[in-house]
Amino acid sequence: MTSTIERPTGAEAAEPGAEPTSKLAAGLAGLLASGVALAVAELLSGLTRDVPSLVIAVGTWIVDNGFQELDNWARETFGTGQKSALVTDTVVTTLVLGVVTGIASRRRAAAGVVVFGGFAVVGSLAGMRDPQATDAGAWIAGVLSGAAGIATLLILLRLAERRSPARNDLSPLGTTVSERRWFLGAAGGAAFVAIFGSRLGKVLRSRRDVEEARTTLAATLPAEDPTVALTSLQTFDEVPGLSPFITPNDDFYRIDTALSTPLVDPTGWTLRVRGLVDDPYEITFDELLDLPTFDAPVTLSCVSNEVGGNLVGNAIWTGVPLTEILDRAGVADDATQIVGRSVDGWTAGFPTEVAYDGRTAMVAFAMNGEPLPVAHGFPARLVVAGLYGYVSATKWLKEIELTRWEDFDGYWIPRGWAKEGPVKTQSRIDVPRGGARVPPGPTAVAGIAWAPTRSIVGVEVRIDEGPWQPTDLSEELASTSWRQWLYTWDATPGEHRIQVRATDGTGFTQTERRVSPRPDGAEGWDEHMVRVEEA
Ligand SMILES: Nc1nc2c(c(=O)[nH]1)N[C@H]1C(S)=C(S)[C@@H](COP(=O)(O)O)O[C@H]1N2
Ligand SMILES: [Mo]
Repeated sequence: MTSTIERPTGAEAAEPGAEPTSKLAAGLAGLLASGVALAVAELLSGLTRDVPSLVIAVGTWIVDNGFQELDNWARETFGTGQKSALVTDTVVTTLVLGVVTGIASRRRAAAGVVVFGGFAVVGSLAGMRDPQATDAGAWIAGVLSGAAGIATLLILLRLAERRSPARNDLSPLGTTVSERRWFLGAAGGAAFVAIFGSRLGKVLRSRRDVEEARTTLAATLPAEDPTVALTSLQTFDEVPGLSPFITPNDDFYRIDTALSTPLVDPTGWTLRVRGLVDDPYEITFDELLDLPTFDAPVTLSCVSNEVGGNLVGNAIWTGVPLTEILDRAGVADDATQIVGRSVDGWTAGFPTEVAYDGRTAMVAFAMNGEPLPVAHGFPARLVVAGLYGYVSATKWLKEIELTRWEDFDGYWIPRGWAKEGPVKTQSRIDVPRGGARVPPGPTAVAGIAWAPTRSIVGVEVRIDEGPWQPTDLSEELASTSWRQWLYTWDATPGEHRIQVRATDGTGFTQTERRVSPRPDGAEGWDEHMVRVEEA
């Protein structure tokens, strides 16, 4: 009972502005305000090319004006290349200044307005030097970012004001519990805007940079689209529902461990060749493009593909022969394994002899006459005919390491998949679809079959376990490419089972026994049940 008298409630005791805001709260307010200001600028630069990244602009300006020492120091301290070190400098400096400004604004909010106004002017002036952005864009970014910083600072300082003199109720932030909730809520919101906004801005900007780089590369690719040369190839592309002979890039299956697709700007990208080689080296993207190139059809498939599954596609890839890349470094005799490493640290390894046995193997930069799509490894990836993707087809390639077979296991090997991953001979029924209802009479039964590097020489189908019937095959383009197959079935009413099996160039015919994908690829005949209607 007595306690109600002794402990005043916040409302009764409130004396607005009785004491200054704590340093901690003010510093936090300043930190968050500068974070929000940076985020607004980053986000705007992500939305349009007209707006420069103020952070990059200021960082570049600092370095251009002879503060190379500072940049070198940052590079050593934060251990990173390219623009990131000076961007880190700028961000850290801005945030530190934000904290100081917040504390200085405790009594005079004008201090914050002046400093953030100054940020805006410096940022805009630096931003005007970005040749790709417009002056208006630089000033709009500066003004909006400065305004967002000032607004955040003033709101947070207001919420952090100590209204209660009841010291025993005060948190370290110097506020009462309910006031602290308001302040912390707003601070949390500001932190979210700061972190999420700058990340989003950065992603949008790199997406645009990469798209622009793809467009530039498209202009330098050979005018002759390699897929155009295929128009005279005899295929069954006209059969409805059958996979087209060349899988369009947009329909090509995609498999990777990347939570967000790596956006790699080829400016600044290099390919490193190292490990058990005589002369390790590193080449830029332009240097890669200057090497001899060729194009070739390769059917790429995933080891996880189930019988009848769609994790397989056929494309014409353009790139530099892998042997060219390797020979430049001089492969040592004990280098029995080639490991591809991606910008996001994914790895895949295959025997060195595979690269030298004459099959198609390349560092590819184009797919069906277009620069590699981002999802398929832009700017460069490995393509090795006859090996499943998980042991060979490193996308967003940044390094090729020569090592010994026993010294390294690629990403999927310790996760229960076989160390060697040659593609198994497979065939798939595309039409009629499983469970389809079809009218009686002549019916196209068609699909694809692949055995990269060994060729497909025959595909047979059988109905209801009857005799195996040969099918027609699309013209052979290369041993590394799949072939379409077509059989005209005289369908009779009732429920029927259609099965398929392929024979490869070594004379091997697929066997019936079903084997699941793990650890080294699925086996067995694809089959579809279909219902043929009464006449
Ligand atoms: N960087 C990277 N490359 C990768 C992978 C990956 O997870 N990361 N997955 C591999 C696997 S398992 C396959 S099947 C192929 C698929 O290539 P695609 O997505 O272009 O079809 O990419 C390979 N390259
Ligand atoms: Mo895969």
